[in-house]
Order: sequence, then structure tokens, then C-alpha cells
Amino acid sequence: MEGALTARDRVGIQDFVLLDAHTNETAFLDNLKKRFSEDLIYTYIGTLLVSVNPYKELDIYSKKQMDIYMGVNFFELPPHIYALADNAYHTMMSEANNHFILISGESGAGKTEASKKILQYYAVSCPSTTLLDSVRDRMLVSNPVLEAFGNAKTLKNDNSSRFGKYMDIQFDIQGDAVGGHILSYLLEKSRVVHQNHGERNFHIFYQLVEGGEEDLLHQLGLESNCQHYSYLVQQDECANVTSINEKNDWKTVRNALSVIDFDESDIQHLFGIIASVLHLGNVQFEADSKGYATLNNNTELRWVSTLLGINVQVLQEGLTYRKIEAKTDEVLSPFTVDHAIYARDALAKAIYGRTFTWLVNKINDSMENKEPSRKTVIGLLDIYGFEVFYVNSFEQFCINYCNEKLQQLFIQLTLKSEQEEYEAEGIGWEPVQFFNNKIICDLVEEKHRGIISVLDEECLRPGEATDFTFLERLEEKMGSHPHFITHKLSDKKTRKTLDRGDFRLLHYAGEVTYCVVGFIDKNNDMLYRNIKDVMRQSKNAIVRECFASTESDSRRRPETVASQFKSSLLGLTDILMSKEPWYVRCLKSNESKQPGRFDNVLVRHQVKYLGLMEHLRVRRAGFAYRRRYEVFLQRYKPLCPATWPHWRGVAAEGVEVLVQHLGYLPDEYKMGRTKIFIRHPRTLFATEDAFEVCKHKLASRIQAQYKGY
Ligand code: AD9
Ligand code: MG
Repeated sequence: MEGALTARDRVGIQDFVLLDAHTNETAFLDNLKKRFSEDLIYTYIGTLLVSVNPYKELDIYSKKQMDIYMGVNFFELPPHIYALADNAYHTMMSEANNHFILISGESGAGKTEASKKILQYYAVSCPSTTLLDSVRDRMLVSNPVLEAFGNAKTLKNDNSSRFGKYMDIQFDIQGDAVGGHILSYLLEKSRVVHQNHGERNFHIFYQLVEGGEEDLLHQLGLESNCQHYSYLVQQDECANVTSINEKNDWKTVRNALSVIDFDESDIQHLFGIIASVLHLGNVQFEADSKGYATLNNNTELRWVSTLLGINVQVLQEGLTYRKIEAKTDEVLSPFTVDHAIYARDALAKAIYGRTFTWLVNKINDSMENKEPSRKTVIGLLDIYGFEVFYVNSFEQFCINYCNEKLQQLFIQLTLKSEQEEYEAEGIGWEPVQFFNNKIICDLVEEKHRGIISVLDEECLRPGEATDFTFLERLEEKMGSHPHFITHKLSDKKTRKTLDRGDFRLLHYAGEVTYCVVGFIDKNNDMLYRNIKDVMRQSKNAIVRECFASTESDSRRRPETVASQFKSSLLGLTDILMSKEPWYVRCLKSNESKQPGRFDNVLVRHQVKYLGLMEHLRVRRAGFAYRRRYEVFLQRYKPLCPATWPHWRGVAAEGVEVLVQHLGYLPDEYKMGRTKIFIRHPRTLFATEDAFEVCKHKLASRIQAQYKGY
């Protein structure tokens, strides 16, 4: 028994629910740290999995490990992402309902890695047939492709997701993974034309330029040197990343594309698009005698024209003029150089953004399961994490708003499910107080009053509105809001001063100062009609498909970016609310991406804002632990002569006999309709210790009987 306690002291406790009921944040952190130093990165809070990024490869993701976790009771083995995946899967199978796994945490905390591990687990561990293997392969290889096009190095993470991803994995009645479907959310397109110092463009550009075969580069008119492309160079520098091997990644993506049914012509067109964006970035304009943009004898433009299959004159006109519709006529209005650069960048972003959407659709086609049989799904949500940079713009505003929404969902679901469980089991409970971030969600999204509405209204006043008038409107409308601060208001609310063009939001995860420059423009995301018409003439099939829509014919104002994002997040919330939740909360161990370093202050901050202590309290609201009668009886029946080896009556009655024998006081437990609820972890702990002792005393025959359930 002493030995067992020593081990527990060394490696910490694997379920926080079993820690002392008065656990404070310090004890919580001590436990995490203890486990982290032993490379035990996973810990439970009940069925929620806490994961701390180790920043090093651990030998815990092998096929052998997968086999160990397959079909084993959740709490029988050390906490693992596979245990959560397996539990979700088996619950889905036994209850025949839909589930989702919400993976959250700030940028660099390990969400994408966690989602990949789960997908691999399902692909490898579910029953298999040759026919289905191809669907699984496609699901697996969709990851490197989407990461190549949608991830990039930021200051927070060398492989940061710059789009949100929700993936449904569909299972048939036998439990086979038979198909998949991805929904993508707001790709950070602005990265195509600009990156902050020390950051990079999307991986695919570097993969192609540095990993692409000589013939291919020649065909695309590309140099095998990133420095040559202005979209890849910021402040005379092309940020390099030691953790990335472009050549290998290129090969992986190249192979993956053929696995997902891309034929050679698709592939050629796709690479043509990547290359054309790079060439477009190098197109330079000169001012003519009247100050208007001209573009003579431009080699780069000719490459764009060749790769996209668009007449060079037509393309040139599209980049230097705007078509304005008068009453009966159309007039060409020439651009200044600045305006032409703006139009060029807008085109590059549009081509890339639409190609990304096309790619997701194409991957979905290849993963589609066409059988009409009954299916259940497990949804995997891996979205960009909360982020704070030195300068934060519209993109961070959207990303952080998205994280507020997910936190809100977590709060609603954890409170809701807990409440429902006590109600269903006929047990009274006292609600635990959370910080409810609904107030911040409302501040951002409320109809007519939220920040997005104010921004949209300003976007409706072209020519008059600027980023600064937007800020003024915010000050007027939000001035008294406790989570909103601007330069004018900063003295009253905080001692920290703000620049004139900034506003600050007090997010659930911390303060973020946003610079308003670019908000109006990025929210409008304008692309002139005539350049869209030009793209529709493209001989590149993907480009033609991407621009072939009725939008240019419609006189209706397109929805703004923020409003579209808001609606898609509402849609996502509806999707998730209809399913059973599982949670993985990822924590970043340190800011410098160092293996094995546990930064107490950083982790404490995350534990706080993710509401982990409150979650623990909710789990313990009155009753820390609950087990179905059958499971409880099966595990602990050796502890009581009346239940061992066989209890012949109803499980609930057997449990009652068992706990009487163990001396549980009436106040320590409650019998629900299907489960026993135990108030103090200590009680269960004592039972668990007694069970351990008993197990050792029993003959190996008896031990074998308990193994694996
Ligand atoms: V972001 O919001 O997309 O910017 P994520 O997705 O939370 O972020 P990611 O999964 O990309 O972070 O993890 C960042 C890096 O941490 C990875 O590239 C790995 O180098 C490292 N990492 C994360 N999880 C693990 C792990 N379980 N084992 C080893 C890990 N390394
Ligand atoms: Mg990610």
C-alpha cells in the first residue's frame, strides 16, 4: 500500500476528481507538473481530457498503444487521447447516437496534433474491409493536404491552423469508418499577400518552390528560391523554420493528392494556381505621366496569363482599370499605382481563398460515402486557438471571437449536461458559479448593437467611413461596456494606455488590443466585378469553377466577412448542440516551444481561463463520482462476501449491500435511478485502495477475471 502511495506521489493523480475536495489551483498545477515531468501529458477531470503539450515526440502513439486502449474501460488505463477516442466510439456504438470531440486551447497548445491522433486511432482501430481502406486512406491524407494549404508558421506555432476545421467521421452500423465530411471556417486569406515579421505564408508555397521537381518548376516559370517572391519575403527576409522539411512535405502532399482522386489535370491546374499567385505578387506597376498605373512588358504578368489561360491584355486591363456602370454605359476608370497594388492583392487573396474552398469540396467528394445505410458520426472540431500578438488585427478579432463562442458552448453544455444528469437520476444539486463569457459574445455579435453590426454599418458608407470612424462609432456605442476599452476610455477603466487607433477587449482568455487599421477593408473583402469577369474566362478549370457563380450578376450587396463568419459559427453551434460532447482541453507548457519545460505562470493562466477548476467543481457539485450500478458492482464486488463471486439480484441492490459492507455513511453517497453518486473522492479513493489490496491478495485466476473490463 505504501508503495502505491509513493507511485501516486511521484506521478500524480490521473483523475483530478480524485484529488482532495478542497483542491486549489496550486494543487491542481502541482499534479499537472508532476505528471508532465514524468512525460504523462494526459490527465482526466472525469471524462474530460487535459493535455499538456510536451514539445517532444513521446512513444505513446504506436499501434501497440492503440491496441492496448481498444475497448478497455475508460478509467482502467492511464489517461490517453486514445482512451477518449475509444470511449466516444463505444458510446456511439452502444447508444447509436452522434458525438463530437471539442478540442480547445490557445494557439500552439496541441489541438491539431490531438485531432490527428484521434483520426489515426479511428482509421487504424475500427473494423476493416478492403473496400473501406481507401476511404480511410483518404481521410488520413486529407490532413497533410489541408495543412499545406491552410497552415502556416506564426510567432506562436510553426504549424498554426489558419482555418477552422470540423470533420464528421461517419460509421456504419457495424462500426466501420465509412466516410467523412469536412466543414472549413474562415481561412486567413490576408496571409497570402502579407505576413508579420517572423511569420510565413501558407506552407504550400515553400513546399512547391523548395521541394518541387525541376521540370515542374520550369513548367510553372518558378525559381527554386523563396527569396525571389515578394509574397514570401517580408522586410527583406524569408522566415525559415527548422522544424519543417519542405522537400519531404512536398512529397507527402504530392502523394496525398493522388490518393484523394485528383487526376493529373487537376494537379497541374492546382500547381498552376499556386505558381500564378507567386507571379502575381511580383507584378509591379509604374505610374504614367498622369499618375495612373501601367504595366509594360511584364514577364511575371505573362506567366500569370499563361498559367491561368487568360489573355494577357485582358488581364492587364483587369488589374489597372475598374469598370464603372453609368446609367446606360460602362466606363473604364484607371487605377493609381496604389490602387492597382490593392486590386492585385485582392485578386491573389480571392484566387487562393476560392481554391482552398474548392480543395475542401474535392476532398469531401472523395471521402463521401454513397451508401444510404444508417450512419452515426463522431465530429472532430479543430479550430484556430485564441491568440494575442504584438499587433492584432481583424483576423485575430475573428479567431478570438470564435474561441469565445466555443467557450460559451462548453459552459452551456457542461452546466446543462450536469444539471440534466442530476435531474434524470432524481438527485438535487446546487449549481456552481462560472464566469459566463456570454457577455463578451454579445458584445461582439449582438444584432444592431454588437461590434460586428457596427462594423457592417460602417462598411455600408463607402467613401465616408474609415477605420477611424468605425472606432468612433464603437466608442459611442460600447463606451460603458465593462469588457470594452479604447484610448478615450482607457484612463477611466485601466491604467494601461492605448494608442489612438486601438480598442481593447477583455476576452475570457485575457486582454487583447486590436488595431482598427484594415478592419473595414478586410470586412468588405472587395473584388471588382470586372476582374471577376476576367477570371471567368480562365482556361484553368479550377479557377473557372471557383469564379463561376451568379454573384457578379446579383445587385445584392454580398454579406460581409464578419457576418458570414458569425452565421457559420451559429451553424456550427447548432451542429454541435445536436450531438453528445467530449472534451479535450489542450494546454501550452511554455512559450518558447521547449521540450519538457513547464511554465507555471503560463499554465496557471490557461487553467484559470479555460475554467478547469470550475469544471472540476461542477463534476463534484455534491457528488464527485458516479458510476452505473453494473459497472460499480462488477469492479468492487470482491470486497464484500455477499456480492462475491456472484450477485444474483438487481445491480442497484447489490451496490447497496456492497456500500453498507464498506461502511459508507448515508451522507457520503446517493442512489440515483441507474447510478451510484459518491460525494467525496476520498470515499472512492479508500474503496479503490481496498480493491488494490484485495486484488493482490486474490489468486491470479481471479485477477485475470477483472483484467480488461
Ligand atoms: V493553432 O491554434 O492551430 O496555432 P494547435 O493546433 O493547438 O495550435 P498544434 O497541434 O499545431 O497546436 O501543436 C503545436 C506543436 O506542438 C506541434 O507542431 C508539435 O510540435 C507540438 N505538439 C503538440 N502536441 C504534441 C504531442 N502530443 N506530442 C508531441 C506535440 N508534440
Ligand atoms: Mg492547429
